[in-house]
Amino acid sequence: MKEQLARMRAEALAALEAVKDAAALDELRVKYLGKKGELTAVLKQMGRLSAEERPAMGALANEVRAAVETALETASKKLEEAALERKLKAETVDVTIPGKTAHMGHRHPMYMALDEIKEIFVGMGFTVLDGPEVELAELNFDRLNAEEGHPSRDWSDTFYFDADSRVMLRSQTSPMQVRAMETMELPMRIIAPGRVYRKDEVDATHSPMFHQVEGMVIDKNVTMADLKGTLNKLVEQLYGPGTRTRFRPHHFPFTEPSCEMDVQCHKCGGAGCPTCKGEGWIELLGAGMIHPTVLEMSGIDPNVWSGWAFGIGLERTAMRRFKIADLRLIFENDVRFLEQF
Ligand code: 2NL
Repeated sequence: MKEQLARMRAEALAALEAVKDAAALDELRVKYLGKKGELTAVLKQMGRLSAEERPAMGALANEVRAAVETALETASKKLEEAALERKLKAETVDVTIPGKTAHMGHRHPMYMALDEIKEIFVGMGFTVLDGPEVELAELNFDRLNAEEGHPSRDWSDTFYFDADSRVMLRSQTSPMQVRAMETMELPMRIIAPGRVYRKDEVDATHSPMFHQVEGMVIDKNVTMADLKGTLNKLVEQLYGPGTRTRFRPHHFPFTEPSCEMDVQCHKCGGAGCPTCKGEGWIELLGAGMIHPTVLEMSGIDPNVWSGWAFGIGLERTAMRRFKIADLRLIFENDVRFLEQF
């Protein structure tokens, strides 16, 4: 029996030393230490021993069990370590493998035009405002002196959400300027860029959604000379120093007096060509001195404060800048078109 135990111990330790995987390890555990295992079989024969022999044999059996258990433990640890090693090796990243080229996009030409205008005004101390596209007709029209019955309020021109024409898609970004007049401290210099909506049929020069930048200055003693000086600076930075402009009288309900500003055609220098349709001048924006009634409605005393405002369409600016012939190209986002800028 003593030899039996010694052989078993030697066999078990050798087998555990050489074990290759977790399944084999489990098999060995069952084979030696299991209920129907070899050690149990030996212990069952203890009954045949004399009372003197029994304690020594019992001690030896326990020693063998402990040795096999320790060996099992060691083998199990070794297997785990080997598995971790394999996993780490499989997961290493080869940083020397050439990477896949990432295709970088770029800003949309219309946003390039917007960013350029934004930067020019920010450089002159203007704050950029953002606001909702769903607006109250009260802010979009009433507060801008476009009263009930004004043609721009017509259902054929404006997208309304309700039968009483109270909620609408803004047709200009002026409602943000109205909010600014009501909430910001004076004096103020702000621009308000964003999407605006009008019920226009789509063609080469019209879209029911387009982008606009509006801006305004309110301070003491602001005059038309400030308007002209600032907008001339804008044009010089957009089209180069010395670019000539002209101001023509116009009408807007929210400004008085109102004007439109043209730039001398950059293509022909004013002689007349297809770009300017023979005019020598290209219309750029609308502007004017903020109507005293508009100031008053937003709680600003027109006897103390005065201001000027302007509005410029971004798509048309981008079309001129990048020589884009059809407005629809700007919205279709065909990559073959966008890649050209
Ligand atoms: C254009 C010209 C313009 C304004 C917009 C404005 C805003 C307030 C008060 C007074 Cl809150 N004016 N905006 C002024 C003049 C012209 O836009 O051609 N728009 C399509």
